[in-house]
Amino acid sequence: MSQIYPIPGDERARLAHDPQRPIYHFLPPSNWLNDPNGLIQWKGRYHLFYQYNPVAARWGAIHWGHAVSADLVYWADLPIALAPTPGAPDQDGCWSGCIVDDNGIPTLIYTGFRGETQLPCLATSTDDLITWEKHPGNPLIAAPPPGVDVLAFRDHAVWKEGDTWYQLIGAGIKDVGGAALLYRSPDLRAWEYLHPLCVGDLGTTGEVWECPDFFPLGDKHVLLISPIPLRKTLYLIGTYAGRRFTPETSGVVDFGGHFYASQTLRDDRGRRLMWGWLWEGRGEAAQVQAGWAGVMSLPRVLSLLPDGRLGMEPAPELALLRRSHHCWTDLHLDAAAPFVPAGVGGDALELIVEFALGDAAELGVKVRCSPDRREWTSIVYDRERASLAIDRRHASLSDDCQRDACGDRLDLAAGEPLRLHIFLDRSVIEVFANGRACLTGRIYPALADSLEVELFARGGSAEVRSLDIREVRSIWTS
Ligand code: DQQ
Repeated sequence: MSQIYPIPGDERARLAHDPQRPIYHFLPPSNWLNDPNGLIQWKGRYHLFYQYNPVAARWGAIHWGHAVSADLVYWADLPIALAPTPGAPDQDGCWSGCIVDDNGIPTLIYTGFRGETQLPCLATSTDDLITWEKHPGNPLIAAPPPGVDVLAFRDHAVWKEGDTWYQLIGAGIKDVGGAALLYRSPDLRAWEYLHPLCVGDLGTTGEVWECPDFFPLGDKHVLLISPIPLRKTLYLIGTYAGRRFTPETSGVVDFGGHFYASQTLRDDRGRRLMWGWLWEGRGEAAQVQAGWAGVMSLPRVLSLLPDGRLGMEPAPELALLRRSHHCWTDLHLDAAAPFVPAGVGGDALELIVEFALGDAAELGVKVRCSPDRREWTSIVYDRERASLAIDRRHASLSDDCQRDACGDRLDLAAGEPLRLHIFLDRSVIEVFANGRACLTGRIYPALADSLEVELFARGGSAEVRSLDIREVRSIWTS
């Protein structure tokens, strides 16, 4: 599938040769990206807006960048959608928000940032989301609710029930914890505060909930939150009744340490699709020198699993990216016998592997390995701890990047294989495990030949039932 609109300028071509810059994850032509915003399918096409600093590869002067896709895989850049207006409530930044369809009028609600103030603002489009006119009555709400001592008041999820619009605003209540404040409106412009839809507690869900998103999934509702200071996105699944949300289960959306501020859309096939911001794992000077920072995750299809947890799978459209295919079955692994596929490797790969655990204490996949093994990154399952991690301690010889191991619990039922679906895209590793866990990490190998793949088992043996490795094409060149 080819791009829908020509890409303006030559920024992408200029940066394309940077060996750390992903080739099939969306990112802007250059400079800074953070949260996904305003996700919507409009007239069949997927629109992805994002927090964008168009003049530097560091956070600041936040605009809304814009891209469009017919297939969730190939994206085309569109003009900047929102820019701060001097003297207006958004003069210091157009922060995160969402877009809804108001009877055929695309309507955008975002946080206007001015000085210390964060307040909801609105804009509409009459040309299919390309240009936006800000509402003269901005801000829509003059101040946080009286009597609620809020630490933050920003980021918006909006939906309609009958004739009434509802809005969640992310907040934190001083000495209490993160909260999602619920408002209602007949027209998206006049808002009445109701109460918190849900309040967390300081100890487990942090001080401030950024980027709340709220939607039905199966016969439950899901609240996504990105709490300060946890630096990860959480999901709460539960019951929505009487305008209150009661969480019943919860979990971490992605425990690789680099996924944050997620947002979702429901598409015309009824799928709930989620994206998140993959932040960098190297110092700001290196980001500025590179001329770009921040990557969008791949689209993930959400589902409600029978045990009440969140299911996550890569969107099947990503198969459009596949090039060459190499496959193996029934490989034996132990400490003396790792498997290194001869002549197959690279820095842009899709790997699907199914392991029978055998009696191995640890097993997994290494990627971006140098032939001398001075650099490697592993996705490793620890049997005794029942945990899955990205081990980046040897990912780079460079000192200027995070080199740690980051993971969490993944319980496998007796006899359940470990199924890893790994997307390697230069400095991004995005892992889907058993349809119910995700880990995303950023790595910056320094050696040009850190391209090998290795499957390993330690402390016993394991079997690889199947291994598929595919080279993956760039989304910007064909
Ligand atoms: N990023 C935006 C805020 C949001 C934060 C500002 C989360 O609206 O709370 O760029 O990364």
